[in-house]
Amino acid sequence: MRHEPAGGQRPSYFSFAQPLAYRGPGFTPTAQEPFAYRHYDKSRMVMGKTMEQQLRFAVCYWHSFGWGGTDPFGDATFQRPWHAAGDPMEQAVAKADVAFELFRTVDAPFFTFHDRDVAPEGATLAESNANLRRIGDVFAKKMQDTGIKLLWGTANLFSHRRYMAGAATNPDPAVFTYAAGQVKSVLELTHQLGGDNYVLWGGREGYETLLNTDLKRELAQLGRFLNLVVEHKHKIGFKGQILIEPKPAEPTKHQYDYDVATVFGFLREHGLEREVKVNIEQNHALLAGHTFEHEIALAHALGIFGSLDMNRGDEQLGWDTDQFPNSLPQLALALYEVLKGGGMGLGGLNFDAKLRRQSIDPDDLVWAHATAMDLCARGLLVAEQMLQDGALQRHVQARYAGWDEDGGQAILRGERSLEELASDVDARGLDPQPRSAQQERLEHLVNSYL
Ligand code: XUL
Ligand code: CO
Repeated sequence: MRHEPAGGQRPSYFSFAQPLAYRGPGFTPTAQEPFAYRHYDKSRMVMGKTMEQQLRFAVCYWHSFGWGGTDPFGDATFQRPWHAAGDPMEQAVAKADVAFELFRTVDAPFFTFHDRDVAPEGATLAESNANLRRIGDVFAKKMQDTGIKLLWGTANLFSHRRYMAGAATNPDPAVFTYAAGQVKSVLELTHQLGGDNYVLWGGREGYETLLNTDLKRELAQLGRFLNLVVEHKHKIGFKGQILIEPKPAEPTKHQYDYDVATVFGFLREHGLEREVKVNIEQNHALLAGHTFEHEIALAHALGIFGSLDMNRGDEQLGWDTDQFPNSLPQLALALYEVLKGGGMGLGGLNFDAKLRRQSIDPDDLVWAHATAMDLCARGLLVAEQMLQDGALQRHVQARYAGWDEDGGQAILRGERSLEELASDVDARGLDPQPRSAQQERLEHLVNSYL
């Protein structure tokens, strides 16, 4: 049943009451209330913060409102009203109305966008930027009315054909310049809207073949571009985080921001390891041959953990399927690493996830986000239990205990040469005995928390 608001307002796009309520684990669906949160109790305290503060959920604009449901073999399936012919700015406003309705319905406190998701491209960069500013004003008003905040903004430097050979890494400096103009505009809007982060995903910052590519030059260009962004951030007083989103490939065959480790090396090379952090996406981690939790743990260890893009891949398909997360063990292990590392900070859980193209009912957008949010909340509670119980951490501490003793500490402080260590073997009659790492026992332990 659609809700018809009083006062001649636009009818709701979704059939759910807004916002969706928390009813606890015992909730039973009814025809009137087919969904309620069983686990996402946003004011519940988890490790010293509310669930809302720990999880910082965000809905992304591009998959949920921009994408029409196309695939390489088929046309758009969703046929959203704002995708129909009409004045592009009016359609952009209609899209914003529905977007904010979804944020409110699922009770997500944040959203994320690319410039081209929210406002149409004009004939010139100045016209495109003016369109963006007009939608920025619409956002500012809606954000004030609803309390919904911006987790991050970003510039689309990969869809238009001018970017087919990259943006910052393009062989033509005019394209670099154009991209700089686009990023300046979105960074400033992100700042004005009070965004907590600005993201750079290098979609086409890579190459198709080395036969036509000067890899060394392209890396230097990318480093220069990132330095310009950081300089401008400080110039305008933006206090949020600048984040790079690693991905190994797709759309290009090889992307320079391959994974967390590669990005860290790149940041060090350009003196930016204290200025830029990472936005880690689950499906990108898988494509790089890692787990999500590996990338999170590494980013925390290197001091560059920034934020998360939530989705999942497909075990049979080797590309970025961007499905909504639905595996409790995966979420629990990822959120365990987040909590262990000190929490989300200014980052959040952004659903960079898209519906399957047969999910054409408007309400499928609500189901997808709300069920994923509820599962993340459940994953957070499992992660909290894993930490509070402490059995896993005790095992790891015991495993490395030798390094906390004097001998181990002296090695780490650089007080032992290779010669001294070699003679130590004889002097102390060392004969180290292997100990079990107990993986199966620990895996059983994790399952007992689920
Ligand atoms: C693409 C991807 C992007 C970034 C933002 O795989 O994840 O949507 O999150 O540009
Ligand atoms: Co992403």
